[in-house]
Amino acid sequence: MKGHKWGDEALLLIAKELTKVGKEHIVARMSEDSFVLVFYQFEHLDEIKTLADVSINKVKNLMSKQSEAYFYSASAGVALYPDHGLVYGDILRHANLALSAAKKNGKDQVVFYNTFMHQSKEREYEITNAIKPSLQNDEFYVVYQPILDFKSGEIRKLEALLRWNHSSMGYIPPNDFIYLSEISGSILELTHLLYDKVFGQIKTWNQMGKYFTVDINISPKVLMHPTFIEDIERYIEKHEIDNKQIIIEITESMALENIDQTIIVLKQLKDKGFLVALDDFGSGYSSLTYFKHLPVDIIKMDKDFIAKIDKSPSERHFLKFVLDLSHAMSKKTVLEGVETIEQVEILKLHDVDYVQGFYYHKPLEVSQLNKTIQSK
Ligand code: G
Ligand code: MN
Repeated sequence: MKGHKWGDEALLLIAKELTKVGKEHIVARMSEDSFVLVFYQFEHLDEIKTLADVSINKVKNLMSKQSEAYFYSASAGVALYPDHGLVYGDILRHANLALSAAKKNGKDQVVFYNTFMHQSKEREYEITNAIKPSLQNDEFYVVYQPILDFKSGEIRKLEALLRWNHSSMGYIPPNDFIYLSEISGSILELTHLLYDKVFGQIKTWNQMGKYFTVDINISPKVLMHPTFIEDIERYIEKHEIDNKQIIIEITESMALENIDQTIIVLKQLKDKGFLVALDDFGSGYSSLTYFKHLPVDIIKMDKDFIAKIDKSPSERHFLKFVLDLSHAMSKKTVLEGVETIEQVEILKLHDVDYVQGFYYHKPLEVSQLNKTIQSK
């Protein structure tokens, strides 16, 4: 690490470089490592783009001269008067949104503000703020997707999936609200709501003589929470169900964040009789390290992988490899996202344990699911 003094000197040098970019402009430092440049006169947008490119290149060149061993990136967000705002505050806020977009896109670039950016940020705020009131108003509900025993076709397992129908915004997909609930912290309350609804439903099914094991998706924020196990057990006791009926699904990317701590929590879960599944395996940077070290009972192969299974022989080799390895290590497999008869035909050539996907059943509300299982 370089010290504070070095950092201060570097910032001074950057400021000096930035004053050389245009002829008549203002340079101000906004926060730690961000600067605002105000340009007054230009005829074409190209000129501004060039000035912004020159600025970030000057900063990068300067930093690499200061020290060869460090990696630097510089990004810029641009907002224009009067198109993107009439007052300084609006223009600055919009330039900042554009800057976040530049950083999100992979850094080292110039991004101009556009209203879509604004709308997507506004929607994020709207969704984040709506989660708590919707928890109060009971606007979240759970659907259950059957997981079938591949050979017998029986439905023994279900995946519980949280859904949200907001009173004024309408249906909001989980992909749009789960990550926001993780950022804002309400994921914990959402997960407790899920426990309450799912475990209560399992109890009802138990009383009907229908014994299911149910998968629930757990976010890393929740898994790493100090009272995670206590909390889940409290809901189990409330609804008088068996720990063995619950399968905790975690994803690889989350194990990747903190593998040692993840292993500790998973072992505690298993000691208490819960089952654990590794979700979305085969997507992203699947690693045999997780396969070997994570104490999981079930491997769920990702739907993007199944989507290619009837198109490429290498995917089929990979399928065989994962099935063989799983079985050799006494793990079961679930193939997710099965959508077509062609995929099913290929699966028949392999030693598949469980399947899940639109070909068999979409996620169902309880009443529909009850009809489905009654007719079996
Ligand atoms: O990441 P995870 O495996 O938990 O994702 C579950 C999601 O996948 C659910 O929202 C469910 O609606 C969706 N899903 C389930 N079966 C299929 C399928 O056959 N095809 C596609 N595209 N999505 C599916
Ligand atoms: Mn899942």
